[in-house]
Amino acid sequence: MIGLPNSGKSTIFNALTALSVPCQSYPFCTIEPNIGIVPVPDDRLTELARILKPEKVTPTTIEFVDIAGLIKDAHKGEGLGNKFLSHIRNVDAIAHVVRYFGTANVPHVYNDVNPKRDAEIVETEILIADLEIVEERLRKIERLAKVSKEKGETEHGLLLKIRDTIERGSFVDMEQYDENEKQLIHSFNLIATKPFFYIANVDEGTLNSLPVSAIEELAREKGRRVVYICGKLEEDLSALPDQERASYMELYNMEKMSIRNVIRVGYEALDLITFYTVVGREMRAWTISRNTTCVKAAGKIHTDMEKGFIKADVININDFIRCGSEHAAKEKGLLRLEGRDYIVKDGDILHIRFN
Ligand SMILES: Nc1nc2c(ncn2[C@@H]2O[C@H](COP(=O)(O)OP(=O)(O)O)[C@@H](O)[C@H]2O)c(=O)[nH]1
Ligand SMILES: [Mg+2]
Repeated sequence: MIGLPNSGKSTIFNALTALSVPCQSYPFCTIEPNIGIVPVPDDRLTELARILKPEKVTPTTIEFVDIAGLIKDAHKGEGLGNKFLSHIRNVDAIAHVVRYFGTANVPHVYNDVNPKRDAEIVETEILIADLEIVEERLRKIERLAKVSKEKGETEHGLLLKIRDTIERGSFVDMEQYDENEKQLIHSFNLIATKPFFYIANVDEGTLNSLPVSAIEELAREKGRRVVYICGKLEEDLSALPDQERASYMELYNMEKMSIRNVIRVGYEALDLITFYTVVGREMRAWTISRNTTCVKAAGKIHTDMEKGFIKADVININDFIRCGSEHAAKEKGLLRLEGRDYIVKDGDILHIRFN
């Protein structure tokens, strides 16, 4: 999570980590990023648990990092500068927290509330920092090219294309590149190639009077999603049980703005899918990238399963829930036997047979 100082990052982080699962403790120092591991809400898993009544249910998790504020000229070392930029390079996706709440109690670094301007300040810093990396790399390749012409030709072409994109003020649309190009681009370690979405942090009770157009326009232009939440309210309510929290949210007319949306959209931004296992009395959700083969998914569970992989029994969780039992799903022919190269689909329940 990135954003200007006082945009509410730590508040939202606290609300998220109130849902967190135990992990090794990280220093709560203002310069080092704070990290929290949060279970991904999963209605399908809950539903399956209702049917199977296992002893243990393990959801999949997502790790959030609260990165301290970026300000204008961070790339020149302003504020805490480059240190933060380097933290951002280590994440898989970026949630940009943009301030919508007023200045009654909390000053704004640039005095007034202006989501579009704020978003552009932060994103410009990222682009300038990336541009420096691209240019450094170009210089290096051009030096090498004097020795061997072919060397780095592909990379050179890609860098020029990316430089052009960044100079136009845009992030890089990775979808326009093929797999080999993507791999090479990932090695540049740029921020502007990461999945990106906005968290609009609004005042409690202002849902109906939001100046939504401010960020919607920017998000539409750049093809990004926006999640609206009230960080303060979420933090205040985070200690309450789910049911109670839900009724408060309703009271504030904010039931659609649950912090859970942040987790869900974050998970979706990462382009991950979930598969499930039911082993003995334990049910578990696992995360893999889209287009992962069955044998690789097995390896995610245990290396022995990958090495000794034979076949997998597969039922999609929606079919299972609809039929109400494995037996019923089987009778309808919804249980399939798949081989190692089968591409695992979101929601597959896998039973791996291995040697
Ligand atoms: N009214 C209101 N205040 C908020 C909201 N979110 C954060 N704040 C307050 O803004 C101040 C700065 O928040 P913080 O999370 O520390 O911002 P950060 O610098 O981005 O980490 C704190 O006093 C918060 O209580 C919100 O949604 N509404
Ligand atoms: Mg903070």
